[in-house]
Amino acid sequence: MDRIQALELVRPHLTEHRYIHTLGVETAAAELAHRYGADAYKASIAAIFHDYAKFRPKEEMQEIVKQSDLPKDLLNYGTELLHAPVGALLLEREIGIKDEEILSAVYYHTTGNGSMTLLEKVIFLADYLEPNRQFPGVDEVRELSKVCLNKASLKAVQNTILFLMKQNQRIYPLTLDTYNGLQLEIK
Ligand code: DGI
Ligand code: FE
Ligand code: FE
Ligand code: FE
Repeated sequence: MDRIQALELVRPHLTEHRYIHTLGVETAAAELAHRYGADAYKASIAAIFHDYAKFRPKEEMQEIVKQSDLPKDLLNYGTELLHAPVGALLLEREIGIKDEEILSAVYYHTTGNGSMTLLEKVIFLADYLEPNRQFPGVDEVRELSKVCLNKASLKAVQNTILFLMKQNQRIYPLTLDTYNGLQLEIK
């Protein structure tokens, strides 16, 4: 599959706005992959498909969690979390993607995890800082991303946790694992 085929496959699943975001994530992922030595092809395909399940009805995603091997604790947190692991599962089922590195980059793109691979970090960070994103703190993360992948990823997850806490939202354990794992890697 080349990137044009991937874009054609994902397009019907996204809104115009989300498609533009997806193109921005691909651009940002390409830059990060080049800078930090990740596989350029895998970064591109993972970026294109990362929000594949974003617009599935939440009842459908909850049902998929219940009927698959996905962790059941996903059901006890914000429904925004579901599209990442459900997306990875559906990409395998519906699109036939088998590459575990691509699938895990999609799976963990929202939360991260405690020992992220290079490709997982690239997609996690690209999703956060892609050029169409505008929110407090994003420029600082963009600057850090030119210097240190771990420090930039840490600042991103830190900002996300602080944002969620201010909103009185629950923090998924993997999100906290990401924070702790990156703190350890930086030391
Ligand atoms: O899909 P995108 O909007 O491009 O970005 P994303 O996949 O990073 O999803 C961001 C959303 O996920 C945002 O609404 C915050 C939410 N989120 C991220 N981590 C957690 C979380 N929500 C909860 N409840 N707990 C988390 O740990
Ligand atoms: Fe997402
Ligand atoms: Fe994100
Ligand atoms: Fe996204």
